[in-house]
Amino acid sequence: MTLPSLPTRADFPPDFMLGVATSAYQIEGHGQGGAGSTHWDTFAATRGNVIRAEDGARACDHLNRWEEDLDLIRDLGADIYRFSLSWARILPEGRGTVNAAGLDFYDRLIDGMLARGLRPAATLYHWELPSALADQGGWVNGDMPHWFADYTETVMRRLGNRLWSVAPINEPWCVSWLSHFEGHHAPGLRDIRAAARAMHHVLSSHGRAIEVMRGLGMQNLGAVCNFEAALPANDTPSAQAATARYDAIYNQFFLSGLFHGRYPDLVLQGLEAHLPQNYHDDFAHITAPLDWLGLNYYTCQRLREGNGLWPNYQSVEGPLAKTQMGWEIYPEGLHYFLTHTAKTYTGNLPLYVTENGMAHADHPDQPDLARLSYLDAHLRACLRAIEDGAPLQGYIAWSLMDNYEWAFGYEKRFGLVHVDFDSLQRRPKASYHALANGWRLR
Ligand code: IFM
Repeated sequence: MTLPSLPTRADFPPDFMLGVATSAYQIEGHGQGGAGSTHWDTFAATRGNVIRAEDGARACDHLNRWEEDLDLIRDLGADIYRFSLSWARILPEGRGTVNAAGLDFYDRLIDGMLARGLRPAATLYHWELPSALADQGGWVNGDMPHWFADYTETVMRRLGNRLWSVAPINEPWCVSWLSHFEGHHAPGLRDIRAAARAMHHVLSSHGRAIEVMRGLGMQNLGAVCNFEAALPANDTPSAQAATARYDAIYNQFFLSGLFHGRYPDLVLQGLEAHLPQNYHDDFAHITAPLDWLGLNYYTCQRLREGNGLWPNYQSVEGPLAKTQMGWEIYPEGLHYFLTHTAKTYTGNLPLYVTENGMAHADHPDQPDLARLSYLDAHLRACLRAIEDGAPLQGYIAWSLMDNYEWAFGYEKRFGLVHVDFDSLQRRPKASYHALANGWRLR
């Protein structure tokens, strides 16, 4: 069958880079190799948090199948592999004794990438907090930035010289707001004070990690934030005000902290009373200069006024076609964030799309045409953003392969490669082949 053609490497500027992403807990098989317990394990083991109480104990068994997986990435024609390191695999108690098998695994993995001509783009934290630290309050505890800095140093003394890029923390909004205010992710809190502290400590931890890595002489350090286009559900002033509050919490809080050294007034209205005392002092390291910013983008949200309690918004269903997650497909949002972020926060700093993709109820014998059309529309949004002056230097698709989609377990398939979760067989989908057709051209 002839596949619809996507924008190819030749459509982008000459040194534009393409890649795929995964994360440790979602693919490795956390039950193996001496990794310590994490707050995701206990969150998943608690009734009602995760579909069928599934966890990452086996996942895609990448721990044992990593060579096959790296071959798939090489054969796709990717330049970059964005992966994450599991804190609990390296330091099972979060601090103290290193699990040598864990560090050895990442050592081999990175060498495997380099041997295949792939640039290793590491993330230090993609959501699996060691339980021993969660027991002490995790991200709510003001000691987190020090624990995170120590973890960073342990990892980077061994691996730092072979990494192409590093981002400390994937998606600060998910780590803090989604997990401590909305309770949808581990640790499942719904507490405004915990959320405020987690939001600030995530940024403070980011800054401390950057300091450690600069101290080791490392370069190409960045941050990865997620964004959702905030659209008013109707044209009433109250819907517009609700949309502005949503946008400030989701899309502006973290960028404003990182690049402007302050938090937006619309967020401080609700959170200032709950932030740590003297939180301003931490902006000195939170604003440590970066070499790039990564944007993760999937969808939009329609907002109207909520029940009166801050932040006083609620989401309503929108009219556009939706993915398997129920997320509306809105590529205009990606163009908006790429151009707006450069204008408002980052200037000429290189930008990367560090995640973009869709979940679809794929059948391994049928082409995933919906994903092809999603990728096509979002790659074209990137091209338009470049034409409009955004300093976009790369696009990384989420995800290499079907994996553990957190509270949704194994049901939602984001992969370019199909994974049979019984046999663990990998089968590239039509989207993989279509991308490869345009990415292998060099
Ligand atoms: O699977 C997640 C990933 O871990 C972080 N960004 C969004 C993806 C899709 O929900």
